[in-house]
Amino acid sequence: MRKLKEVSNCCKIIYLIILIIASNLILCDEMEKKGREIYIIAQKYRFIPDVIELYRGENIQLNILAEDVEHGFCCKELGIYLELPAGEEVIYEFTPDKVGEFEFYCCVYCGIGHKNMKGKFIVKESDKNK
Ligand SMILES: [Cu+2]
Repeated sequence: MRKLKEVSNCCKIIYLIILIIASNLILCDEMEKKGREIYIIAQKYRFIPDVIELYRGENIQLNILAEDVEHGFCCKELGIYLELPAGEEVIYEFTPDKVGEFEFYCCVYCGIGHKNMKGKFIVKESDKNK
C-alpha cells in the first residue's frame, strides 16, 4: 500500500513538472510571436531614434508615441502607414521581408519642419536566414 502511494506521489510530481515545462514553452512561443519591442518618440520635427536596425524575418513590435502634436509614421517600402494621435502610444507589429535601407517619415502635416521629419530602417540579413 505504502509503495503504491509513493508511486502515485511520484506520478503527481512528474505530471507537475511536465505541466510547468509545457506552460513555459507556450509562454516562450507567445513572446516569440510578440516580437522585439522598439520604442520611438515622434516630436516636432524628429523621430527618436531616427536610425533603427532590424533583421529580415524578425518579428518587430513598434511602440510609437507622438509627444506633442499629431504626427504620422510611414514607410512606403515596408508598407507602414500610421497616424499617431498626440499623447497616445500606437503599437504596430510587422516582420521586415527584405534587406536594405528604407526611409520612414512623418506623413501627417505637423508644422513648418514637417518635411524634415524622417529617419531610416536598416534591415540586415539575419544569421538565421543564411
Ligand atoms: Cu509631420
